[in-house]
Amino acid sequence: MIYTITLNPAVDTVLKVSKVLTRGENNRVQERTLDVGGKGTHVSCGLSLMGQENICTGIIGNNGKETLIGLLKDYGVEASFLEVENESVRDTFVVTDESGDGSYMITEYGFEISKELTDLLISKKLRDLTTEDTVVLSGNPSLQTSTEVFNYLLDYLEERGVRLVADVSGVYLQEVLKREIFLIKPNQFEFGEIVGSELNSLEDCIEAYQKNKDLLSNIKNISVSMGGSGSVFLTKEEVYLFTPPKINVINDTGSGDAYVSGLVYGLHNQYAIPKVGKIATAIGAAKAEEELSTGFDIRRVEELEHQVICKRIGE
Ligand code: TA6
Repeated sequence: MIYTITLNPAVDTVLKVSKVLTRGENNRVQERTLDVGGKGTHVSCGLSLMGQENICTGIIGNNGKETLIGLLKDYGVEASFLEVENESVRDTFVVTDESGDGSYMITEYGFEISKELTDLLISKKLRDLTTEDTVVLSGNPSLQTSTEVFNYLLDYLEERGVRLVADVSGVYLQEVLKREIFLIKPNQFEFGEIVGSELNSLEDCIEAYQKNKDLLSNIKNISVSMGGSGSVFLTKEEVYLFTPPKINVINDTGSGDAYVSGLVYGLHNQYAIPKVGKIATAIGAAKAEEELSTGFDIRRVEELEHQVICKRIGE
């Protein structure tokens, strides 16, 4: 089974502004839509849209939970969160305009995750995990959450021997890197922090990987993304570069999460890496063509998949 864990989910309010968003002017909102926020939640939506069974769990505040759980249902996801009294689901504001340059994202912090809450999450939602399971830990916990608490969860996942997919950043990524990991998906800046150098291109990422193979030896698969410029997929044996087709970007919020859902879907179904990367790239691109921050058109994914260019490096 594939589990997604979101420690700090959100409800996205997507504000569509007419014309191009301009400072000092009245930017009128044409449309206001609520959508699924958070990160593992988006991975679950992507998997469900691809017909892939999964369990969407994590920790959610009681206030506002119905909205998020209802929105998830619209994408075919039955959520099973640990619910916390006297806490609220945070709000994220996503602003899109007619510039074609992508969206703005404004997020709230969310509430602190304690060791007690982590214990409850483990005992109530994660107790059946086995070595057969894939766990996608996507999105950081709220900023106030200590790395000790985060490590406590990682210890449990490690003890269960699950295939761990982590899409986290900053200090939480540093902690994840000390473990055996199935897949990480840093962007080029996060990957630059891992290897300690500035990376300005996908070629730089490949070079940095080759130089730091020892440092990264406990990570089975690494996908480094550079938005519209594409991504690289790095394993000990193979290196691939994926170039996405040109698309009309409407809302790129959630595209990275959609891309992760494609990677997880492809790897779970044991597709060869070229197919995994093409599907993930197509899903990320199809998502960016949508107005909301979640979801994509499956037929469009199929069309775009054929337009993704995959190049094996070193052949
Ligand atoms: O990646 C998009 C998104 O998941 C939004 O839906 C939004 O709610 C936000 O990211 C949350 O990001 P954060 O880094 O604060 O967890």
